[in-house]
Amino acid sequence: MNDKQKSISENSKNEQLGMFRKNDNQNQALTTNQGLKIAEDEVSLKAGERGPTLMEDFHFREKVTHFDHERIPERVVHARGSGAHGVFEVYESMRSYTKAKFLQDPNMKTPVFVRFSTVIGFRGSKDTARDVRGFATKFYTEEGNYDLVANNMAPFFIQDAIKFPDFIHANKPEPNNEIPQATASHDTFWDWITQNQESAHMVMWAMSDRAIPRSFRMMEGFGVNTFRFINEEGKAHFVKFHWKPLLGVHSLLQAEAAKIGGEDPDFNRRDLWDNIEMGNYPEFELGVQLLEEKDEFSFDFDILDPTKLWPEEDVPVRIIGKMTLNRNVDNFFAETEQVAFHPGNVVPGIDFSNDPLLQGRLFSYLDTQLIRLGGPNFHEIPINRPVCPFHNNQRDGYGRQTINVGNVAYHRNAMANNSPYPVGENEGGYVHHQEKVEGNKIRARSASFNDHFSQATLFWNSMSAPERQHIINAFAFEVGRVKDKCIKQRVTDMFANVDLDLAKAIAIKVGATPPASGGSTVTKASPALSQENTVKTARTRTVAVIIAEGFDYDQVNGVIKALQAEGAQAAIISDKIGMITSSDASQMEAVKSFITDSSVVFDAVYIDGGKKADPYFAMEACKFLKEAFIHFKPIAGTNEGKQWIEDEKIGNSLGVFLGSVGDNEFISQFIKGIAFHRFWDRILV
Ligand code: HDE
Repeated sequence: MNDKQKSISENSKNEQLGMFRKNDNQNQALTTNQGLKIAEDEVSLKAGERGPTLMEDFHFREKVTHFDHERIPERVVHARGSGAHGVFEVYESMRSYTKAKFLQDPNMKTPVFVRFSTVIGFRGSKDTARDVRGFATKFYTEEGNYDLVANNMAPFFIQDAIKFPDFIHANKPEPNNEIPQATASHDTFWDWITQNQESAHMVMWAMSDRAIPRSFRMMEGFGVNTFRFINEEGKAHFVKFHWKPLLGVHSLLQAEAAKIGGEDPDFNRRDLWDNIEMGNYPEFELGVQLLEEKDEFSFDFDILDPTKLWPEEDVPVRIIGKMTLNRNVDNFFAETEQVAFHPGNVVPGIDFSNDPLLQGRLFSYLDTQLIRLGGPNFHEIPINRPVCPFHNNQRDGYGRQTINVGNVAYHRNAMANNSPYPVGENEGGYVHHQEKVEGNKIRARSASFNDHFSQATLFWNSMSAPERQHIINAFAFEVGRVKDKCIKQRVTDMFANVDLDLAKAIAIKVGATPPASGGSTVTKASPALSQENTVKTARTRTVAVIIAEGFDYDQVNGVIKALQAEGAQAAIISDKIGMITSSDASQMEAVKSFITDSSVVFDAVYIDGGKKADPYFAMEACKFLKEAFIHFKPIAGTNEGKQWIEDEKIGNSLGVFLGSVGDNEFISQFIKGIAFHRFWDRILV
């Protein structure tokens, strides 16, 4: 690759989007879409001041007609999402495994666009729903767009794409009354689950902390399906893709997620946006699990079964590159809403496997864009355009932008020297891997897909005690809201195949009969699955700093500076928004109040208090800190704040840090506590 080619890749997408970006309203006269200057925009043309509006009012008609047609169908799944631009760099050449050009040269920067999403909720639903998260990445490579359309969970619910509409119908709001929104806590979902026991493994993930991420920046991504890498020599390896967040994998508590859903339904979206604006660019490393083709049958599960993961301890994840998200969108609709992903968007060096879920997906994504984006020309929408040139004989259709010139629109032709012409593999032509396949035409599934429970147990075995308790709490909530007692019993009986104690705990919580027998013989665990073993850091964590009139300026300022030095973010809270005056007449601005925000949207709380705090302030501050306390978060106090913490009799608890004036040691202990995140061993009083 020469330098010119490199620079094309580096900035090409931004430049291309720049050509379409329109911000020329400043100091401009208002016009119609035809460019006609408009003299009046607030009063329609009428026959007399109190008379009817006239058909002749073309400006009124154009304005309202455009408005009437502003909406496009939301995605049938993954309707609610948030997008960001960024860049991908490979750490080392992957030449021996794949010929994909964007995976060869560590000096090359490939532009990317990522869209994170929830799956089941409608476009306006809350971010913190218990749900799978989508994690779709479009790499704008010089060989065409490559889409890695991933989720934040490693397995999937079903083994064959033909079941997807049934599964989604059961999970979406029930069709008679469109209730409930963005949740699996209803009869049809659990009815379907118990009739489709291949879902057991994924249900365990969906009931785990992974389903309520603290941040999109703190989620893993999994390609789920098995793909192939193909190198220059045509040699294939099976590959599973992973994204690993540099901030580690972290979650909310169920109670927090429920409360945040009401207080700030845009919690994850806002967190992503704000952090990119602040320059805290989210970073994810790309990992691959690689398997030689000869090892296809070396496992006690089928490597083509999408309800299974490849345990990282058996097939290590090799970290091969890093993605940095460094720019927010300019326009949500134009970019995040109109971006169209498709697992079939591949480049030479990346190929498919016979995973039956993947094969179905290869049909569905292109198909869905045709209705959602209104025809076959959605590749011309700026966010979807490849950065490399594209040439073919496709023509016309709704919304066609390109003006193809000339009279030849067919292959083969002599009139245009047979252009555009197919090129061979050596010139970058995509040639499908020549896998030998044979078989009878048959609607059947391989017996190697039949074990539905071993990996569900593997997941359960890998969880820490708090993580297990959270899974039980999740079942208690989700199945507890099911009305039909038979369904509750069937859920209990189904999960007895995963673990008997789990099933008994579910039964007690949801009013079913605990199963007497069942359980699993699987003892294996995969430590990589537990979030307890993830990266822990105070970086980008949010800390509520509570002050009242008469607070200790030097003390509070010292804590804030120390937090900032570790990359944590402090937000000052009081009983009102505005300037708060300290005991030495200095001032700090409270940007939030007890009314606008509660402790659930913060990772930690520090209370200094204030000499002039009245009993009402003390009561609100204690409510705030007690909520953080029962959510196992780090808490720190000085001055009156320290006194209030002691009055609440939690001063000696784990993860509670009390400081005296001039004592800096407690600040560093508090910051270590923030990096630790949750003190699960805290005794709740
Ligand atoms: Fe999707 N999926 N999916 N899916 N999926 C869609 O495509 C589908 C599956 C995933 O931010 C749709 O453009 C089928 C697995 C993400 O725009 C649709 C099957 C994984 C997104 C579709 C699956 C995903 C989608 C809806 C089973 C993880 C959001 C809108 C066979 C690897 C992309 C659209 C975005 C979106 C079909 C299963 C991830 C209908 C048929 C497994 C992240 O085409």
